[in-house]
Amino acid sequence: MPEQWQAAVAAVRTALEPYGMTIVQPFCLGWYNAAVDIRFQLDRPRGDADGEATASDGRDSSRTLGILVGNTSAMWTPFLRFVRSQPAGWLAAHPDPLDAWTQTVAMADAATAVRTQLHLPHHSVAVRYPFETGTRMVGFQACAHAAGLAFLHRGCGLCVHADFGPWFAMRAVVLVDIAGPAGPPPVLRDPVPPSEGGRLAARVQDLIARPASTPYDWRPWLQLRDDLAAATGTTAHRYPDDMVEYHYSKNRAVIERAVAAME
Ligand code: B12
Repeated sequence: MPEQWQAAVAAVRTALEPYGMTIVQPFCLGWYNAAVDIRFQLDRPRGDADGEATASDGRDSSRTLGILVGNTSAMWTPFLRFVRSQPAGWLAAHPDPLDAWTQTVAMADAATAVRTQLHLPHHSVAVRYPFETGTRMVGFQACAHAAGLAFLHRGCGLCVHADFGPWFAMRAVVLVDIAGPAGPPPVLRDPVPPSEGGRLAARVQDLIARPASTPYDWRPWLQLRDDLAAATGTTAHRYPDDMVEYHYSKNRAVIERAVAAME
């Protein structure tokens, strides 16, 4: 008989599989909270007067379940299919179409799946996103590291996954008001060979020190990620070219072009 937290993880995994959000990593909030400044710490969800999930009531939340959701290149085609299925003007109406799809479609499904399959009240499940700021900001890289998903390579400023290398991103954290996995936080090994890691970190410092160009030139940052993938033997997981270009440029014309080129 799976534990309750395992059932929650399974519900999220099944709900998100059609969206190509195939990275689903459970953790206890305490593991993450121990790694970040108090401003970014997470609490168990609870309901406010409207039944909306809000910050905690102050009860200890260190064992509360968090589920970190991420994507690999597998997300791009389901996303493009969604955009193609939308009425004309949808793309133009959404400044960040990927975030909109993630929030209102994929994660809405995932949260509903957890609530219904575990018979939890609405306010027991809340979702946080990498694009949120202020009091809702979550340090997703610290989260990925603390959850045991991917090593945070501080020199490169990227988390590196054992299988996917740097070719993955975070989409959300689901907070569920039940107990998470027992035991201590996982310990990760740095997958980047030390000599390569040092060289790449020096390049990051060099890029940061360069005067900003107009328009912003993201290609040196992409080269860095490619080289980090080469150093970890994970180049096979590179995003498709359109996906790379959209992520770095946030240019919606790239999505339009990719949708038009679909079979
Ligand atoms: C702001 C931001 C940027 C800024 C960075 C400016 C700056 N230096 O502040 C800009 C616009 C330049 C940028 C660029 C990119 N970004 Co960015 N960015 C973010 C964002 C929104 C916030 C980052 C932040 O301010 N973190 C600060 C603190 C609060 O969080 P933190 O990073 O976890 O920091 C904590 C940890 O570092 C911890 N810590 C420090 N050391 C250690 C060590 C250990 C062992 C542990 C456990 C913790 C720890 O302490 C910190 C404070 O609590 C995050 C999303 C998010 N909400 O996390 C994405 C994010 C970091 N970006 C991401 C990506 C992919 C990129 C790009 C590659 C472009 C892109 N969007 O595809 C580029 C290039 C970066 C590169 N190095 O090559 C991904 C990283 C994925 C990964 N594999 O690591 C994130 C997580 C977004 C996502 N949806 O997945 N980004």
